[in-house]
Amino acid sequence: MSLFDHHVENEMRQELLGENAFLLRGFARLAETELLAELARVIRQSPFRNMITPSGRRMSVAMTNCGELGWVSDRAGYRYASTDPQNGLRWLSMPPAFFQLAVNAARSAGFSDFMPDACLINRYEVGTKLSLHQDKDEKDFGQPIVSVSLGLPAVFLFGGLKRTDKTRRIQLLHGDVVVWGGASRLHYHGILPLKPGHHELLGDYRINLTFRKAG
Ligand code: MD3
Ligand code: FE
Repeated sequence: MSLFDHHVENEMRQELLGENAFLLRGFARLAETELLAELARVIRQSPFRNMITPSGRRMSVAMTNCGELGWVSDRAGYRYASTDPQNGLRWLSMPPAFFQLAVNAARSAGFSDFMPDACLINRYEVGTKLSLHQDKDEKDFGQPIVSVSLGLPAVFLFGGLKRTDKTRRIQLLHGDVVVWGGASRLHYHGILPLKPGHHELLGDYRINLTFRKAG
């Protein structure tokens, strides 16, 4: 048993979800303690909040960010901003443990020069959902997106390039990492309402870290 067996084992558990979408089961579990400690620092500076959509609805997912750029939404639209509109401060810089995890996951899926500058942090409670949408607020769709699931399990909906395309359901569990690149980058996706449950580290929540090269 070498120090690297864990990583090798994870690489072998890589599943192909579609063209250039890679599921790395449990890839984040080795780093979970550090990730949660850093998350606590991020939310001390920029607490979770329910943002308002351009149409005036309050999102059921609570969000915050770290990194050079953060995703925000209000009546004026969706965009990336270098400061938290709630406190006027810069988002906390991306913790090295976050950055390293995202870079390592991207590399193991074949994206060797991914340099994320934005980490959107989504918090789901029981009943929270994220409707089918595309991620189109970034500059370069050639860059992949890396997502890290922590806490309660969720059912992820993975569709096609059109909203009406048929969707697949994928169970995302604590520690799972998904790398979305190539064609899958612009596919519709969403999260079904979170089911009741309890996670030993995160209690009644699911947290998702989404790493992007936004600028
Ligand atoms: C597939 N977040 O923040 S992560 C989002 O679990 C978002 O919080 C979900 O969709 C969550 O925009 C899903 C998985 C994910 C993220 C981005 C994608 C899947 C994606 C972009 C393109 C295709
Ligand atoms: Fe998305």
